[in-house]
Amino acid sequence: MELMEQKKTLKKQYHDEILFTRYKGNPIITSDMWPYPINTVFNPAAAEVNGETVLLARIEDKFGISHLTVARSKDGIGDWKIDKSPSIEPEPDKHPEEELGIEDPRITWLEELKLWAITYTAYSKDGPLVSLATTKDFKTFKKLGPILRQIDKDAALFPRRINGRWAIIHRPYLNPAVPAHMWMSFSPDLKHWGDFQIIMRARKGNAWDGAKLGICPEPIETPDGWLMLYHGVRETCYGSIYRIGLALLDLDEPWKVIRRSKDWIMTPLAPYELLGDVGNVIFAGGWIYDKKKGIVRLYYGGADTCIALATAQMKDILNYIKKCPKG
Ligand code: BMA
Repeated sequence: MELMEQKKTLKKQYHDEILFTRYKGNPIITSDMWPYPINTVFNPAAAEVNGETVLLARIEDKFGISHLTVARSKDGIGDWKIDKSPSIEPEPDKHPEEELGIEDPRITWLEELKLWAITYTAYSKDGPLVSLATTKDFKTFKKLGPILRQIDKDAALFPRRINGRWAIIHRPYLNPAVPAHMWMSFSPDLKHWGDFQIIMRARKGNAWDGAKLGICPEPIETPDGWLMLYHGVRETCYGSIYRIGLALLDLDEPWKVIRRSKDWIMTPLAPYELLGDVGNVIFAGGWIYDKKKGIVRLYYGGADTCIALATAQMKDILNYIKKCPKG
């Protein structure tokens, strides 16, 4: 059945569904679908490639090391064709920074270079770094190594240069005693990065995004500004809660946050978000904007254990964020 038809008949189940509606067949991908033995499949990045939805999923093996594997689907919902073996593996001999695994990719199409850029966490012995790989087809990949220094993760590139330079949003985590904010940096060549600056701060105290922030998928360019989905973390005596919020960045000066949602727009409520290896986690690394239908499909990890799908109308998202407080 078409996604829209399903949406029409779907009764709202969860009180957080002001914008995104969970697909009723969630989770769409689970570890038992995998062609080789794994522990969990979660936190995918997403891209639309030759009319197919490509997810680059994070797989955690039964030891605890992660790699990335491609799953393809015609409708972005089911009938996933999964690569028979890992698509991008840690290569500690060539890339010592990948010794403890590679995690949480984001994908950005770079029209100027006609390449997909994949930013991912290289988990080194001394903490996480942001690494970059490129691909034309999600069959072969070129690793370019770490682009930012330890300790940093949750990075996504903008799809085009801003004032002549590439731009990236990332999340250094320099001091665990201090909340982790979102930063932006710039590069002439995707290799040398500088002009680091904080663009959005974690809020204080018990706020849903009071402990850590991280960009979800790559920013989407809209006439109103760059649309950014981000996760906010609240630390509790019971562990962390990973929720999702929205922000709008200035089109020409994206380090300026024009609007920021005061409240979260998605919180773990479904069983597959509450229960798993790490409960209370929604971690979104991929979205696809279907311009013809005006729909955004959001792919996210549930409880570090499975992959789920939620959809929203782009016009509703923009109407919502434009009414949010100034950033
Ligand atoms: C973060 C990352 C994510 C994970 C989340 C919740 O630090 O490691 O991959 O989903 O924690 O465990």
